[in-house]
Amino acid sequence: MALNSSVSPDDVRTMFSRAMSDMYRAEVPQYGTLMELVAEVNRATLDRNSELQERLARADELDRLDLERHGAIRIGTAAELSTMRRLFAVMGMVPVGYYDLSVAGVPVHSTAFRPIDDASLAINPFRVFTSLLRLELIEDEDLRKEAQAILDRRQIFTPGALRLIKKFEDQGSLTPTEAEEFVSEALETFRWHSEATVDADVYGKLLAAHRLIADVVSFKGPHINHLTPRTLDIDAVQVGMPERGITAKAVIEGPPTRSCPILLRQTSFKALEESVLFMGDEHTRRGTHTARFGEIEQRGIALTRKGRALYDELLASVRDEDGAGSASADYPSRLAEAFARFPDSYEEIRAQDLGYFRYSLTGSGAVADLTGLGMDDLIAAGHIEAVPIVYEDFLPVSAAGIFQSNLGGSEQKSYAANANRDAFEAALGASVLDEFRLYEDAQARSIGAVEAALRDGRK
Ligand code: OOG
Ligand code: NI
Repeated sequence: MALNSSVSPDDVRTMFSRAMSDMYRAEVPQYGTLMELVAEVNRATLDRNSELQERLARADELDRLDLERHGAIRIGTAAELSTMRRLFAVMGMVPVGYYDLSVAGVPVHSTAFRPIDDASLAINPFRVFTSLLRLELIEDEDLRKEAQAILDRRQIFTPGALRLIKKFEDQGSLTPTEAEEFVSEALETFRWHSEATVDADVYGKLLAAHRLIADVVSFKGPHINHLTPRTLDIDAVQVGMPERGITAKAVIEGPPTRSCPILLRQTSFKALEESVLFMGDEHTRRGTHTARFGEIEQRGIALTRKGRALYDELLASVRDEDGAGSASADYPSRLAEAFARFPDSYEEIRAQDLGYFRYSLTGSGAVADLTGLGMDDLIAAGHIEAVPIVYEDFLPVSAAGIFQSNLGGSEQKSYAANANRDAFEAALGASVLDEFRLYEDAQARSIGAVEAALRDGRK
């Protein structure tokens, strides 16, 4: 290998997501069990559904399936968030979307770092849901100042990681040796530390303000709190979890079971109670903390703004009925009933402009004389195919449900709705990309390529 050769950000991302998965498997054994269950369910689903197998292969999604996972972290300060943005850039991941979770009683706002190019997504779509703590939502002024001071004292990145981020920014890439070093240095930031940086008393006060505040402020860094594999049949995984001794969340977040999956469905297993050592003397040092959990997701077609508005409306109609959110016993049946209004065939989703598709010429399209036919005719005649574009992002209501199920169940705080995207972007040091634009562009690029190929064919 030449000394000055460089590693692409896509490869650094794959190296990193593998290293992260190995680390989490060693730290949280149930994650390993879940990975095995998901691999089995995916294999069985593909075996009995050859149409799905073909569709995923055509959409370039089959190869990435085993690699596919997302993680989540919670960050304490603006400076940490902006350095995190630079760290993810080394792996070709940029901030997409703004999620305000304060409405759901969680004092954070968030974005997702992920790749955005078609080719990079096909290689490995690894994403990290990244939340920034909103200390301004702590009411007690003394506690707020104390939390801020604790956070200001910590450095969550290793000197090696900082040096290599700078090097990447200066050189535009990393050499193979640098990339390996970067991955192991960057991983340190996401590692779990059982030794808290505060004493039991301060931890108790933070916990009383909000369990999430204690999680962010009391430790050396933003430990990865879950890593989520993608399954092709989340209902089967939900049934399989208890059979393997894993306690699953009661209901699956997101849309109901459908033949054409839309957006994202997610379920999780409860956070582990882990031993921690607080600062202070021997008598008060021992304690526990719950933060890390497991989650599984099933991804479906990305919806247009129109499709998303319908999704939000139908979901809200079910959740608002009794204010019980997804907790009430008949929730799954009410959800299914409400979503009967959402078309469940790709033809209909396309016809009503509810979802995004990637268009390409089929073999017959490349040879036939297609002069004078419109897009819909060409699709109907089998010359062009429209493959659903997979949703690569997250859902705020689902994310809130996942947060809540891991906050000890009964915890319900309410904060006034106060989305503050400007403050988030100022902390991040960049704007977040609009996810709808990304899907629109991907669809438009595919249409452009088909039109160009047809023009060439006609010459
Ligand atoms: C993040 C929860 C949200 C998802 O998949 O929606 C999330 C967290 O608990 O930090 O990961
Ligand atoms: Ni998640």
